[in-house]
Amino acid sequence: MLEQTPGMAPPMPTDSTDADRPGPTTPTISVVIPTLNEAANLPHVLTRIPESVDEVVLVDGHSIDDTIVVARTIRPDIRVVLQDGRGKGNALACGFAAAQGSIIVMLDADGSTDPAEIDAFVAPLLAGHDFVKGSRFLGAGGSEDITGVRRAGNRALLALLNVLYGTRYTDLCYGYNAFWRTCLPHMSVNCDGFEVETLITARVARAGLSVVEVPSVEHERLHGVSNLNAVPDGMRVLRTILRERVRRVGTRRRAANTWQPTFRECPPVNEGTLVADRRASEEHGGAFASNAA
Ligand SMILES: Nc1nc2c(ncn2[C@@H]2O[C@H](COP(=O)(O)OP(=O)(O)OP(=O)(O)O)[C@@H](O)[C@H]2O)c(=O)[nH]1
Ligand SMILES: [Mg+2]
Repeated sequence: MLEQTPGMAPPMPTDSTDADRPGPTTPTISVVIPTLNEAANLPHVLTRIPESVDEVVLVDGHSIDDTIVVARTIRPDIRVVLQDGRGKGNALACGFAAAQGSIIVMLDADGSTDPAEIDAFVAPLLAGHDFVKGSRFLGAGGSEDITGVRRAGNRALLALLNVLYGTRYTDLCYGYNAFWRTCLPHMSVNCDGFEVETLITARVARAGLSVVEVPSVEHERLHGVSNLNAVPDGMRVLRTILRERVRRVGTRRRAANTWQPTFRECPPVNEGTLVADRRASEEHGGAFASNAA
């Protein structure tokens, strides 16, 4: 683990920490998983979630495959949320708003982030840190997925962020993080796309939260194709780094009042809804295709 130097901005008021947290022995853990056509990968991902997790929130981006049916078949207690906008950033915002745990873990549905690492992400939170950031370039971490171009881009953008924010992070564009829900007003996720991890990293740094990195191994996407476009998404990351550095950091109370994303939740599963899901899937070429925006 590597303790990070907080960002240069003065720390936010600390009323977001201890008072809102349950005792160290009773945290509830929510996992938020954004999905866009990940039916083939979910059997691997959902069955690797450890028993310590209390709630799984799947945020679907109007998949046209059987993502929702597969998820509910494997894990009938899963909460299915339909994002109200577009992109991974919007999906995470909806998922964070829906999650009820005192600890929230975000990971991907393509098999690249291993849910078996969740307990290693949660441990530093229980030890007193606010935010735990997965890193592929720390200690035993690694990546089987990242290309040379993306590695170079990630390194350059990371270097810029570290200089501008006074941090010493070792990774930037990685989708595996865990945090106390009290971090949410500081994060105020309000972006659409793949710049979301950068937005979160920049905001928790500027808020002066206690951020720690843990090594994580990124695996290859199991099935399907990536939704990421290196150059345009890299530009969004760059703009986010620059914009967030000059953004005025408000109070937690003001942030909490302005960050109130909406989300739509599918009713809990029962035999009827599973049958209806399957029928919708057959009729529309994919589960909930009729919900597409
Ligand atoms: N709900 C929702 N999920 C999305 C959207 N775009 C991507 N995702 C999910 O976000 C996660 C990461 O997306 P990927 O396409 O794997 O992108 P990436 O991991 O950044 O890029 P790769 O390293 O190439 O895999 C996956 O679980 C996707 O299904 C979206 O618009 N809406
Ligand atoms: Mg991926």
